[in-house]
Amino acid sequence: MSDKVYDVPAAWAHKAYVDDAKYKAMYEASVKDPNAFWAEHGKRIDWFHPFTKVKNTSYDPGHVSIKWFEDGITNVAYNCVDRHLAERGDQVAIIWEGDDPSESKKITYRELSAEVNKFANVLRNRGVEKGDRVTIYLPMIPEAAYAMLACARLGAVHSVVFGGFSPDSLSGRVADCASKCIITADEGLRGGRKVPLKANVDAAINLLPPDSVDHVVVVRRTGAAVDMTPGRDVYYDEAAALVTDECPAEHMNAEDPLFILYTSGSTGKPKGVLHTTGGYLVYASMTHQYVFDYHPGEIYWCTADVGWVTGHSYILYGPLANGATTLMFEGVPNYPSVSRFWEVIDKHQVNIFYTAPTAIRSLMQAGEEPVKKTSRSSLRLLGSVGEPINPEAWEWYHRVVGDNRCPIVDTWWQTETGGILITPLPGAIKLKPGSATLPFFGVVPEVVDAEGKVLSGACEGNLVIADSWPGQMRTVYGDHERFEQTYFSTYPGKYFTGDGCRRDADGYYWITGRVDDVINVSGHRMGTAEVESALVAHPKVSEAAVVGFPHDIKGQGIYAYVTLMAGEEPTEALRKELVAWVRKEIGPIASPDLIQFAPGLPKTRSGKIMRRILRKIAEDQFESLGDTSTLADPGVVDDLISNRQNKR
Ligand code: 6R9
Repeated sequence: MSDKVYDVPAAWAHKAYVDDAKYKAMYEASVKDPNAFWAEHGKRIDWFHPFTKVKNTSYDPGHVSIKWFEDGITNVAYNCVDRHLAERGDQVAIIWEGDDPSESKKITYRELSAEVNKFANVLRNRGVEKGDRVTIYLPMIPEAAYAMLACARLGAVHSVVFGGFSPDSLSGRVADCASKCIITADEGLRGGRKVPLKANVDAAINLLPPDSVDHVVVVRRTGAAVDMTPGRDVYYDEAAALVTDECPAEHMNAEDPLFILYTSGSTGKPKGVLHTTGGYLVYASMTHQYVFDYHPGEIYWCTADVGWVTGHSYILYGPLANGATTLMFEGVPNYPSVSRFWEVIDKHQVNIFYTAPTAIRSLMQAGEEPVKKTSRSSLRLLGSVGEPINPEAWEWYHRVVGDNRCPIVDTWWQTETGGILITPLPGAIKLKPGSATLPFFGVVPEVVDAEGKVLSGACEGNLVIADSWPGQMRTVYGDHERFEQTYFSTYPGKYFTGDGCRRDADGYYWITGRVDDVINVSGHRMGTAEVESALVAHPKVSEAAVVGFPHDIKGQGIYAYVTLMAGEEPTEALRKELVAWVRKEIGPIASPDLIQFAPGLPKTRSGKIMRRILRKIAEDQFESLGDTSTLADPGVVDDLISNRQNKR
């Protein structure tokens, strides 16, 4: 923890939408009378029929129900595109920067409108209607934005699956929401390497019952020859040549679903987090404007992938609803060189830059020179998201990247929250490196102890949110009971975030990381149970337990304890085979960093694996294993300690 405080720069306090006094007044108003507050701010988007009801939410056990603006009628694509045409049709909506620095493209709002309408017509011609689910498995190309907005325009529910997921993971997600239509590309391109997206889609469909998927729309990215199944597969450009660029925006109820996004939890398969239309867009656009202090004409860049929630809310929906210019980057931070981010900032004169701590830490390793050789004079604000940012990385980001000039907004939120919940507002809130600081308007964080007692003042415990905000997820797709169970049963009457947190004497929140069996690898959420089930699916593995361990770059790495079937030899070759196996089963982001072959795992007499002990061993904290007296066989612990794997 750092005790440094960075004051709000004077220029910021004057120019920003919100200064200290205004933050306090607005926050106060937002929690005192949420109905009045959100009735006013709900008007920031256009409604075909205005809402008359604002907040209708209950966290009551057994009756959790969340509705905002429930009788309003609108359309998200209309708000992100059409409503800007009169005033800023010729303004750039999306700057696309390709993987190869020689490739980039600017798309105006007018062009975006034509593209989205065409894409919507292509989907409509394939029978996609309001309420249908469409899976999008695309690289970071403009068509990803067109496809998402096209779904929103038709009222279809998109489920974007990150291009790094395996055919297995993809098929599970297609099956869970019964998507009849998949949108993909021939291949993706990242860091100069090709990703066989269409081949992955074919493999995913082969894992499903016959006739599960009716249509595959293939965008040509690299031009590679791919297998096309007649009657099912179509090239996007060929289909688009046959349609007009006019397609009416469906009238959607505020509570109609907008998208599903699968995310990992502590147990079971990934959950389909469901977000709806009105509240989500109001919240995404409002946070985008205030947190990034976005002013018209500015160039804004969020480096996330649209496969994650950050890409949904802060590359696409928030910025476009605000009529912003948003940059979409296909590549990676270190290709062709570790100066890439900073070169892109200079090339497109980026004003606001939003990235993840893992990227900062890895670029930090390359030293200051690759940063310092670029100008970055256009920058005025920096942001961080995805995991706790350690103070060293924060200071480096501030000093080296931002030349001590740019405030950093450390934004804490989740797939489930739809938008940012705890964050500084740059003109209002003093910064402390490593703290996400204070709640956004309408957000009521509380810190509770293990029994659910609400702690006051400076304290440490688990982070819950006491009341609803418009961007909150509405349910787990197809499983409302799991929604209640996962988020509202640990501390009845409150939304449990799964994060631990400290609050200091100034009321600042310091997120300490997950307190459940979710690990955060390079800002990607991973359920330890998912990796375990991939491992035990291997014929030579009898049992597996997976925990996180501190990793300099990734934040957390994946540490797997594996017990082999009787008679199997624990060889180096098998270790490699298991890593490759998990990559194939889930995707590269789930590759174990360390695998320890363990003849036995520490279990209670009732057979429960004691993960607490495994975590301590992975963290090298042999002295603080805690009580091991309940172990069925305390001897296994010594073996585990003496064979602890180290980073190579
Ligand atoms: C937006 C996003 C959510 C989990 C969350 C927490 C961690 C995200 C953070 C942060 C500390 C921040 N997290 N932002 N921890 N400070 N600024 O990342 O969503 O992928 O669902 O992950 O990420 O642990 O619970 P998601």
